[in-house]
Amino acid sequence: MMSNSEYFIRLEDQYGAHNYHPLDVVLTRGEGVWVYDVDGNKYLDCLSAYSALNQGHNHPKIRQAMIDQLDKITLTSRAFRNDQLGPFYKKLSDVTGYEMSLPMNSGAEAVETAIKVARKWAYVVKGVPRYEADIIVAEGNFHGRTTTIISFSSIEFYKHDFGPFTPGFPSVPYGDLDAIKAAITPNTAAIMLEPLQGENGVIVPPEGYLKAVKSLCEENNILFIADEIQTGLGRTGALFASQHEGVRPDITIIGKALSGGFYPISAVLADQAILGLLEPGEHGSTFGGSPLAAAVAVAALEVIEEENLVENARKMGQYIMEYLEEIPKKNIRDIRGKGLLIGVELKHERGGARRFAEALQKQGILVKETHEHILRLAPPLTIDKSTVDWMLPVLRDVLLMD
Ligand code: IF1
Repeated sequence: MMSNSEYFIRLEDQYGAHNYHPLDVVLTRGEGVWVYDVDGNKYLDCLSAYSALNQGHNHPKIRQAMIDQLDKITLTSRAFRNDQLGPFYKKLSDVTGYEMSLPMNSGAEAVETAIKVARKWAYVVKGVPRYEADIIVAEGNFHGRTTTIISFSSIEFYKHDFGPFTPGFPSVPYGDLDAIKAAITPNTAAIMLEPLQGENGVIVPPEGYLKAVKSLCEENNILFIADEIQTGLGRTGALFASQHEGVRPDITIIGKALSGGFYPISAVLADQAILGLLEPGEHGSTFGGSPLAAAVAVAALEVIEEENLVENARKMGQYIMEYLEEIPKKNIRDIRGKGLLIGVELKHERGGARRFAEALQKQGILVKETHEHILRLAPPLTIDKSTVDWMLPVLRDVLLMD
């Protein structure tokens, strides 16, 4: 007899492109921090769809906001106005402190948008000769999958079959201030960084790095762009990870949790002096800023505030970290992270993180390995202490396996 899971896995394998290698768990329902598979098993979701589910699965408030909006109107296109977009702009501004925003859908689109805006700023405001603007990026970056974005990936596998590439993105080692200084030229438009590199294995930069980069930017008339698509909206125990160093980037990019997992919603945040440069027709999106997206995003932001998710992420993150530090280092090489974005790097001779992810799956915890040897722990920010207290001993046992 085939299990229910096997049936669905076969369909995916036969009819879908094989651009993923998921764990063999077929989910059918989610609520809060819990998900359920088609064979009736229950799991704690410690991935949260790569931080899109900071508010937990199917959050009732966001769900209701979406249903209410579905009863009215879902999409107008930006050729017409709608009564949800204005309030969404205002909410984003009130919550984040930026004067303006530009809504898109996927994270990668918002990154592309920020690149376009920064280049325009370089030509129109800074006076860089046309088509010579550079944006400095960091090695090990992950900003998405479009052809321009993979052009400056340092991961060969993400790009090797997909060139030719977009020029204009000098790359420097992450966390190395001198390397940035050496890369700056009169044509540098911006420096774009993740304040903490997620995909690269939860890499926390050296203390003071972001602050120093921001100062460098100010001294050289360069924009600082923070990609907070994964780290933003509470994940690291601050609304934005840049705030751990008191930094306010010129442009902040958000996505993922901006919808709480209901709908792809991203946005570029900046002040008038930068976002105000765009003129009608220069940029756009059919779905970006739809009334459905706007209604969902407002509710998703309200949940982050009303449920004190930023503070809970900080507290639970610290609690988990302290527990993990005490586990004997049989398999563990390093533990790092901020808030509820925690990376456990396993000793490289221990056979890779995947078998630990599979062992955790059997014990009712879903995690995903990143690169070969790193487990990323990132439960919804709604996780409570009693759930954490259930999770930690299970995690401990698996981290001590042979
Ligand atoms: C995949 C990783 C996470 C991101 C940052 C932009 C984007 C992402 C900092 C693009 C997206 C995702 C996409 C997903 C896996 C995932 C991921 F493992 F690849 F690195 F989260 F950790 N900037 N991250 O993390 O956003 O266009 O996807 O909405 O590509 O498989 P998107």
